[in-house]
Amino acid sequence: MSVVELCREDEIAVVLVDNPPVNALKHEVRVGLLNAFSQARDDPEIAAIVLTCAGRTFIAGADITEFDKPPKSPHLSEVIALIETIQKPVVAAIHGTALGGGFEIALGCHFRVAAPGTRVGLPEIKLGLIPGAGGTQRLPRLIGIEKALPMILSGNPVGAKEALQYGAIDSILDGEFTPAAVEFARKVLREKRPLRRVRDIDEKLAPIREDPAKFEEIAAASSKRTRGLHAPAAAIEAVRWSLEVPFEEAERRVRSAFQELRQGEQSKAQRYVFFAEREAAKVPGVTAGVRPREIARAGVIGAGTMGGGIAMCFANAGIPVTLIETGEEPLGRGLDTIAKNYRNTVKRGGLAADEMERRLGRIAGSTEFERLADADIVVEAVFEEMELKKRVFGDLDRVTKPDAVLATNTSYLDVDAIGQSTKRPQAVLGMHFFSPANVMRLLEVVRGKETAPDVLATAIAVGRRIGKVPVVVGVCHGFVGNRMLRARGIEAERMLLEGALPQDIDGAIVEFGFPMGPFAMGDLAGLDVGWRMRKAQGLKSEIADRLCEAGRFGQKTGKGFYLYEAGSRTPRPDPEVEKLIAEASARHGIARRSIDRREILERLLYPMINEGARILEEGVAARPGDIDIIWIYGYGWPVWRGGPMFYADQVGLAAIRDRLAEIAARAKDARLEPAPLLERLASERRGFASLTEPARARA
Ligand code: 3H9
Repeated sequence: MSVVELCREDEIAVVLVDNPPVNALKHEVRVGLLNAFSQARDDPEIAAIVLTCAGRTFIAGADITEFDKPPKSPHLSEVIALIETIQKPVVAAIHGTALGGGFEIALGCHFRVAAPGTRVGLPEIKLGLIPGAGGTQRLPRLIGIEKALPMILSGNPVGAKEALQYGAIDSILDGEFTPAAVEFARKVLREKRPLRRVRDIDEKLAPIREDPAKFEEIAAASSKRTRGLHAPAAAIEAVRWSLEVPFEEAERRVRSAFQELRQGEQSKAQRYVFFAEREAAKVPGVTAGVRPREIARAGVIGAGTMGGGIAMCFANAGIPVTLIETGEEPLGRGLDTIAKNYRNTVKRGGLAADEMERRLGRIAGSTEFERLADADIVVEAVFEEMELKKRVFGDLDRVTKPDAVLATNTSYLDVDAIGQSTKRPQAVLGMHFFSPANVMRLLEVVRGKETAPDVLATAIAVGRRIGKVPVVVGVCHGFVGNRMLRARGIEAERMLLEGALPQDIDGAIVEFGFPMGPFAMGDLAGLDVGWRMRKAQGLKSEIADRLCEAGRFGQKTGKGFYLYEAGSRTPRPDPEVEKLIAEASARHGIARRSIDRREILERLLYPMINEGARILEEGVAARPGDIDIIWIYGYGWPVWRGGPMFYADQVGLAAIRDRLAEIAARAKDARLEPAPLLERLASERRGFASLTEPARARA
C-alpha cells in the first residue's frame, strides 16, 4: 500500500495518509498528497475532499530526519498552495495531533474538523525552527495575533475545545470519525458554504495593523525565557510580516528564514535533543513484552521539600498519594508547604481553584507506616543517611504489598545496598527527582543490580505519567548528573583559589547559556546541604566550608557566595567573600592571577565531559544522548547547545583531550587526565555520536 491513498465515498473523495508511526511528511507523502489532490481536483465526479490519516494521529509534522538533507521538491508549501486553491471544499479531518507541517496543511484546507481529544499546534520553535509552510501567516489570519503568537512562540499545542473557541477548527465531531467527517463535507455541499481560504482573511489582522504597539506588547509577553535562542526572534519577525507584506512575499521571506535556521547550529542541536529524548526511552533489557505494573496509589516517605514536591507530582497526575512523616509537627509543616505552593500557583493564574482542591484532596498525610499497605509504589525521600534509609526500607518490606515497587530518591547513595535491606531487592530502584520536584522534568531512574525489568518499566511509565523525562542510569556515587556536577564543582573551586571570583565563573557559564552559575546555584539550594553531605563523607571544601562555618548558607540566610538584600534573589558580589577567597589563596601559597572566560569555560565543561566518558565506559549511562538529556532537563544545560556530550563532539574530542591533559598536569589531578574512552575516540578521530550512530543506522 502506498503512503497516500485516494478513495471515494460517492461524490466525496477521501485522501488517506498512512505513514506510521506519526504520518510525518516525508518526501513520498508530499508527492502522494500532490498526486491525490490533483486527481481529486480534476475529477468532475468529485464534489468535495476529506483529508484524513490512518493510525493514532493526524500528520505530526515534517519528517524531522529529512532536515539533515538538502530539501527535495515538492516542498510542503507547494502542496498546501495546491490544496488551498482547489475550487471544491477541502475538509481536514484531524485526530490525535496535528502538529507543525501537519497543522499547516490543515490550515490550508477550507474547513477543519476534529475528533474529541485532538490537539493542534506549531511546535517548530522547540526544534529551533519557525513554522516553514505558512503557519506564521495563516494562523494569525485565522485566530488573531493575540492567540497565534503565543502558540507559535511556546510551541505548545492546544486541545480541541480551546481550538474551537479560538476558531482554529470549525467543529468537534463525535462518533466514528471518518464517516462523520465525510458527512460534514456533505453538509458543506448541501448548505453551499463558501470556501474559506485562510490566506485571504484579513479582519483579525486589521486592528493590530492599526496599533503596532499592541503587537510589540504581545510579542514581549510571549517571549520570556528565550535568552540565547535564535528562533523566537525569527518567529516574531515572521508573524510581523503577516501584517506588513502581501502573503506571497511573506511566504518567500519565511522560507528563507526557515532554511537559515534549519542549517544553523541551534536547530541541529535541538533536533538531536528531540531524538535523544526518544532514544532514552528505549532501555536495554526492557523489551516491548515487559509490562509495567498497574499504579493506582502511591506513597511518599518524608514530607520535606523533596517528599512534598514528589507527592504533588503524583497528585497532579491524578494518583492518590499518602505522605508519611515521623511526627505530627513535621507532617503538618509539609502539608502546609504543599498547600502554600498550590495557592501560589492559583494566585499566579497557573491553576484553577477547584482543580487545586481536587489535587489537595488526593494527598493524605499520616505518621503510620502501615498506611502504605495499599500503595502500588512508594518513593522514599528521607535524609541522605544510609542507616536511616536501610531502616525505612526494612519497614517498607514489612508493610507494603508483595508486588509494590519500592523507590529511593537518594541523590548519591548505593541503591544496591538499600535493596539488600529488603527481602525483595528486585522490587527496589532509585527514582531521583530534581528540586523543585514538582517543576523539574528530569527523573534519573537508577537501576540496581537486581532490579527486575518490570519494576524498571513501571518506574519509567509512572515517571512519564507524572510528566517527567525518565532516563535510566546505573548505580555509582552521584549517578550521572551529580557525579558530573561534582567534577565541575571541584574545578570551579580550584579556579577561585587561583584567582577567579564567584561572579567571574558564574558570569562565564551564564553567558554560555545556563540559567545560573555553580555559586548562585549553591546559594539557591542552600550551602548547608552540601556541607552536611561532605561531612558525612569525610570530604572538605576549602571555601564553601568556611562560608558555612560563618553561617553563610546562601539565599536563606541572605549571604552565601553572594550577598542578598532582604526579599531579593539577586546575587550581589560581596567584598567579604572576596577577602575570604584571597586569604584561602594565600594560605595555599597561590599567587592569584586573572583567568579569562575561555579558560573558565574549558575548565568547567571539559572535566564534566571527561567524567561523562567514564560514565559511558562503565555502562552507568547507556548512551551519550542519555547524559545530554539529563543535563538539559535536570541542570539547565542550554538546549540549543545539545548537552555536554553533543557539545564535546562540536568542539572536537582531540582538542578536549589535549586541553584536559594540560589541566591535569598543572593541577596534578589524575581525575582530570583524559578518560580512556575519550582518548580512544579522539585518536580514532571519532565523536561520542559514533557510539550510537551504528545502532540507529541498523534500526
Ligand atoms: C515541521 O513540521 C516544519 C514545518 O513547519 C515546515 C516544513 C517546511 N519526524 O514521540 P513519540 C518519531 S517540524 C520524524 O515517541 P508519542 C519518533 O522519533 C516538525 N520522526 O510518540 C519516534 O520514533 P521511534 C513539527 C518523528 O506518541 C516515533 O515517531 N512536529 C516525528 O509519544 C514516535 O514518537 C513536531 O515537532 C517527526 N516529525 O508522541 C512533532 N515525530 O519510535 C514531533 C515523531 O523510532 N513529534 N517521530 O523512537 C511529537 O511531538 C510526538 O512524536 C507526537 C507523538 C506528539 C506526535
